[in-house]
Amino acid sequence: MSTARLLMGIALSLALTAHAEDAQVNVYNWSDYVAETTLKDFTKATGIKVVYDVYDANEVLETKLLAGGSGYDVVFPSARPNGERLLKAKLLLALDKKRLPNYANLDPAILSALVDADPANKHLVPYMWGTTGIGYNVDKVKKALGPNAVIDSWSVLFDPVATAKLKSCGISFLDDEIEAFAAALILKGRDINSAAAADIATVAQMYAGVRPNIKYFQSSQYINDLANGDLCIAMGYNGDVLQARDRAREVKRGVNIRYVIPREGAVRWIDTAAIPIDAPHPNNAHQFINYLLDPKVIAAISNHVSYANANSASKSLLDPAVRNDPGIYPPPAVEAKLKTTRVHSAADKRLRVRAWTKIKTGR
Ligand code: N2P
Repeated sequence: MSTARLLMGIALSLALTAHAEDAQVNVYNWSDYVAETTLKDFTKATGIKVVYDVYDANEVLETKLLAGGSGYDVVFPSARPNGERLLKAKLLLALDKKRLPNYANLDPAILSALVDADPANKHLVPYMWGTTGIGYNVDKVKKALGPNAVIDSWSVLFDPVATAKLKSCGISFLDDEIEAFAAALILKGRDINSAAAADIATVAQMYAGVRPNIKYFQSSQYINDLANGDLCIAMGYNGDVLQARDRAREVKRGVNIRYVIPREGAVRWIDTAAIPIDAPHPNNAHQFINYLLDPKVIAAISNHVSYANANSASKSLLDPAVRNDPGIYPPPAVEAKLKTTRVHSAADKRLRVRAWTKIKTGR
């Protein structure tokens, strides 16, 4: 972003804070990431209308914010690498914590885990956190791999023989270079953030071996496809897989979905709420974020989306089924195996993205 555009953004937000804002907030969030009545209830409580758009990949959000003038007031980047990169590019507004009285409800441990990405927690408000693992259809996987098959390792997704057997009932992967590299490199016991030529070559080779057996690379469709029995196994975000499980249970067609954190380990990510530097309604943005920090509001969201939130005060309000689900709050031994992604240099990022594009097209 040029200095001129930055100054323009600042001038614009100053001009806007001087005037009263329209009673509107433009929110850009991950799909399937709020409860059914969250937005309606916010409007009821504040009189502020919510214009709500969704995405299913950090890159989509980042591209829009880098271009400038997105029109969004509240966005939800994963802290690392996306939130960190956005704030380094000066694309996020420093929060006015005086306008976030509910901020005190946040878990201090999560806040301190974020300070390396966001010094003094100035820009990123932790929202939900979770893991990236494997979702599968218990009966279909047994049918394909045999009654004694155990799904507890990334190896099933990278085994040409197993994936050939699973192909007809459907295998999907996230369309996310960071996650895709992490899964392969965790299985190999290597650094998930590596951009070394040898590691990139290994990852490419691992995908080449199973590429013909993969139905699609996409990051949200697998929820419904798992729930409807149209997919056998998916690399996915824990809460999304658990939403698939819940949707399947509701329609009672005998589809039984399970989520597993592979024994080799998995990525743990923290998604955050942030305000773009050129947000047209920064005051309303603060109100919206403060609303999400209300223990009752965020507990209702966690109960609906099956993701752990960052709000200590909401713990006692969670459904016991959510609080006690090891796929949502992993036990310490599993937690110890979770890994953190980090920001790459532009050159390393380019190498990985180029490899990932080739992997997906199978060329
Ligand atoms: C919500 C997926 C968010 C998890 N559907 C990825 N950070």
